[in-house]
Amino acid sequence: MTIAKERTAATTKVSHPLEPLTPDEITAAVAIVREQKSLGSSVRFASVTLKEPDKATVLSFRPGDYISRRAFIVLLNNATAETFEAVVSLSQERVISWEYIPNVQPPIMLDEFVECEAAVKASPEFQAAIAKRGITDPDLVMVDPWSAGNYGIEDEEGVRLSRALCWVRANPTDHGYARPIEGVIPVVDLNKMEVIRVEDYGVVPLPPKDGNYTPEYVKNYRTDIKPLEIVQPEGPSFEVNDHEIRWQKWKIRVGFTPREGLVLYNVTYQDGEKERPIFYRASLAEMTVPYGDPQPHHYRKNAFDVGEYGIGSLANSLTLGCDCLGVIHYFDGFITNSKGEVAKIENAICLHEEDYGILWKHMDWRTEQTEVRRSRRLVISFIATVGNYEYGFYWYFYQDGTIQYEVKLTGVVSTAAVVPGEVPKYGTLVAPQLSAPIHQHIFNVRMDMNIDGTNNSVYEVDIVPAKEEDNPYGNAFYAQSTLLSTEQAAQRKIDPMKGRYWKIANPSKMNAMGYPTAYKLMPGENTLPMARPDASVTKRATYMSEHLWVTPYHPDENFPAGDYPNQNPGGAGLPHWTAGDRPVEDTDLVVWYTFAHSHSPRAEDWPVMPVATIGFMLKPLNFFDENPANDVPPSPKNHGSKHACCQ
Ligand SMILES: [Cu+2]
Repeated sequence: MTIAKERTAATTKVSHPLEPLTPDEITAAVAIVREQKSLGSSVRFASVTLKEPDKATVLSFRPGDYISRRAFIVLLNNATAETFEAVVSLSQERVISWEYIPNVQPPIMLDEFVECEAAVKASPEFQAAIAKRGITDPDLVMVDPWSAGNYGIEDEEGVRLSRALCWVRANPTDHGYARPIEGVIPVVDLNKMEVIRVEDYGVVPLPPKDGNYTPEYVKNYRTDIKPLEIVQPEGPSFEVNDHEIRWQKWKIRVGFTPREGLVLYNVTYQDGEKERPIFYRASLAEMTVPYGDPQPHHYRKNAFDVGEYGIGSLANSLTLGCDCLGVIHYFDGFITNSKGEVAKIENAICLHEEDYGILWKHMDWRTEQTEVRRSRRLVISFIATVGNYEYGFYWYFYQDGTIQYEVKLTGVVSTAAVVPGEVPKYGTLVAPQLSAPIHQHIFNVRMDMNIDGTNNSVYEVDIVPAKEEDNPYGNAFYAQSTLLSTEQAAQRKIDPMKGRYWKIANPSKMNAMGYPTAYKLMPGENTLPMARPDASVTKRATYMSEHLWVTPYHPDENFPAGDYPNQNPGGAGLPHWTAGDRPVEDTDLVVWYTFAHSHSPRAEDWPVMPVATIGFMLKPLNFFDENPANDVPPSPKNHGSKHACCQ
């Protein structure tokens, strides 16, 4: 394709300024930067995404308005080890900004995964290390290019590194994670794509037992499961227009980036005549998985799956009938490979509806009139595979105005081999001589709030007993609300004993009773990082240390561990921005919520782990004047099957 043709294609109209870049726009942006910056073959495209227009432009947009389209591109020159950020105007067909970003490493790209594995297998030093362990066929070896972190080691400074972890399959369809090649760490310079050293901490025998779970290995499936079908004879209740979804009273726009995966924009709820905003933008902004084993070949294991790998670029193509049930709308995700060629992730985002038990019920026991409503929720999700682990990320929207975020953790636990007879302190034996090390999964969701307008305030609410003088009978307790007026005052932790939640309110808008309209952020399972404050991973992911952070909106503050966490020495992102302790009262603000799952593995997590869930809720809090789901109609009687009873 010639550049002229590509440019013609790039003028394709989109319906909204937040529509993700189309494949034609991605192709055109890559061609424009290649040509105007004379880029050679040593330059990799780490990401090509929509440069989102100013918030004011988006919020004032009306259909038919002119839309200026820009692409934001991160590039890595392997030859010079330099990183650049470019902004390309697709409308003007030119590079409008080109910036060298010193001392950073873009995320490890999918092409690098493949090339790194090949480089390790070709290394004579690595072949010698595995031969010592009786492994003769490198084709059966699996090399996972783990990030290297930053431990202040001089000869690692400025080198684009992976410290790979390796396993070996017994045959090409065998579950390789059953057999870690313990103690062997090939260290790879990803710019030169060569092994710079192979660390060897001593031979540990391969664990003896297979861990296979696929149909060719599992015999005797249980036979007592009857069909259960989800039928939507009139189709789904949602409508989709490009990337905008309308479902009952909700309106939600979705986007997709290689770094964050699913992004939500402009979430609103129709309340009578008014379309009331709740979010401007929300996404998984970072996650960190620190491991707890201090052995020399394990202590550097921690993964920032958003900033170091790009969780969106690892999204699965979802398959009807397995990942989601019912009438489904899929959105494709368009990313690039490192050559800048468009890579399509077909069916990356799943949209569907689910029955969710009862929404509300009451029986008037005198008249025996019973009213019950079925709850239905809208589910928007994607699932990513990061090496051994799977993460499903789900946003749920309910009829009563509730929003829920849930992460489903599944896949395969990371494994290590131990010598026969050893019972590991920092892991659990999940098979003979096979340990699953203890670790945490720590997530941070960035929510650019827009409760009834851009200017919001955040309050901490604790349920507390009244003071002695106000409490003559000892029974008095109430909801105590405290304004979090600056960034440092707003660095908070959960307190389940006080039923603590955080209220995000619009101080200028009242409901019928005179309360400021608000949503409450309700923590679910949560804990704190186990790593010490001076540990490398804590410095690099300081966002982990607080559950709540609030910052004034700034278009360049998007990632809590900084824009480039890969090999970053620390201090970037939230700790850096909030050092100035800016005011966050009655202003355009961003709420960052951190939630952590400590995973001490179980035998039942092997060979593939049943789903564990963690997340949080956002519930309307005096946002409405009454239950907004009062108008959900009764379900038709006896629908579905002759045994069904819906009233
Ligand atoms: Cu885990």
